[in-house]
Amino acid sequence: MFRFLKEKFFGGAKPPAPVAPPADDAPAAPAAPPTEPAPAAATVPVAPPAPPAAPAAAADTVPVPATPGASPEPSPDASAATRQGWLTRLRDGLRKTGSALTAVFAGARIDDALYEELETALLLADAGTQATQHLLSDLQRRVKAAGATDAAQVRTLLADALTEWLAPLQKPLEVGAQADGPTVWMVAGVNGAGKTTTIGKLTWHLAQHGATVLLAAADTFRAAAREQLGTWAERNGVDIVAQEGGDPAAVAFDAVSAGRARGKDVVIVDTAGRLPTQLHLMEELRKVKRVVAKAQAGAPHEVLLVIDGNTGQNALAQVKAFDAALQLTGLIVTKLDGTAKGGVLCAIAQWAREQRRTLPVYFIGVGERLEDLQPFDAREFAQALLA
Ligand SMILES: Nc1nc2c(ncn2[C@@H]2O[C@H](COP(=O)(O)OP(=O)(O)OP(=O)(O)O)[C@@H](O)[C@H]2O)c(=O)[nH]1
Ligand SMILES: [Mg+2]
Repeated sequence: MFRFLKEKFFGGAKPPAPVAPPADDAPAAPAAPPTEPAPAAATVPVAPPAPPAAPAAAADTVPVPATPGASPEPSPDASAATRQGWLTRLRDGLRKTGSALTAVFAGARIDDALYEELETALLLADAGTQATQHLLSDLQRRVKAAGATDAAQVRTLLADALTEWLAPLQKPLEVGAQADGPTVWMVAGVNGAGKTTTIGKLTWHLAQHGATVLLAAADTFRAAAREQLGTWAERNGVDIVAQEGGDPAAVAFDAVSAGRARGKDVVIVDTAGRLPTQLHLMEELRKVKRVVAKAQAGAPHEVLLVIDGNTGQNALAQVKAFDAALQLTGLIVTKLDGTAKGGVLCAIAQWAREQRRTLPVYFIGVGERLEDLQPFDAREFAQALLA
């Protein structure tokens, strides 16, 4: 199910551990010392098994494996049931966006009024004017080609058009493609977008598949942020590198170095929320990225922007601004539950087309539970939206 892991990492031979894993408190051995100051951060290894208590921040219904790394692949039945559960949650989560679209088809005839209502519904869902125009003309072409005569058929054809439009955003997030050292992900976004909880959920997915993870608490702005990530680390039985106050870039450097030294598969760097207009804070993010590259050549392998689906078209402004500063490699869209603006994915697809580039939406979130964050699949999304 977790295609982002299976293909590269679990499908073939695991790359060799880069450095012999020392004891948890052994100093890291970076390949090249940073030229920017990087004071030592305190490492907080958390030994498995995971504690029984879950953090209050995100109640879940899925047990954390007692020994991360040793959890078996789910049986086909269990995994089909899990998948079905996800599709139901996706449909429920997208209801606010989808209901305005599906309402258009209730008993309607295929006429100009239908297309006009669809146009309004897509615009209200924040799909953006260009994507809306494209989708409507593509739909009209499909309706003609299929000789569709009732609204239910049009709805199915709209799902096809949406799937094709969103398909370029679908791409598995890979782990273990590096010959040397861990896969490093850096996570950024505006305040409250869902960065830290998303990291917690990704860590859970990774641990479920036996990958070893180290978290970097590079949100040094608030003590609570460090504690929040610490709770996720504890819950998943993974190590965390944190520091009281201080320089986020230093924490990130130490974390990547520790990840290399301990032979971890993945290092995920959490950062403090910030607005793109806070130029000094954007510069701080750029520094984190630069310093990570000094700890490990080629890192970070992914620079992920977490966006809150509720922000609609404003999310697109965030994508542009963070991309200009950090050269994003992918997106994670959270909180698609409880928003009527889930059409923003269509606007993001339009922007990526204009830029002639790929900017995948690796994951989408439709709730606060662990399993509410799943890889983005264009067809699933389109069908759930119009279900
Ligand atoms: N409903 C819903 N809530 C979510 C989702 N993802 C995250 N949240 C909630 O959003 C809130 C903020 O999440 P955080 O992970 O703390 O956000 P953050 O981006 O790290 O915030 P800062 O570090 O303060 O910038 C939490 O209450 C999460 O549980 C989602 O997909 N759906
Ligand atoms: Mg946070």
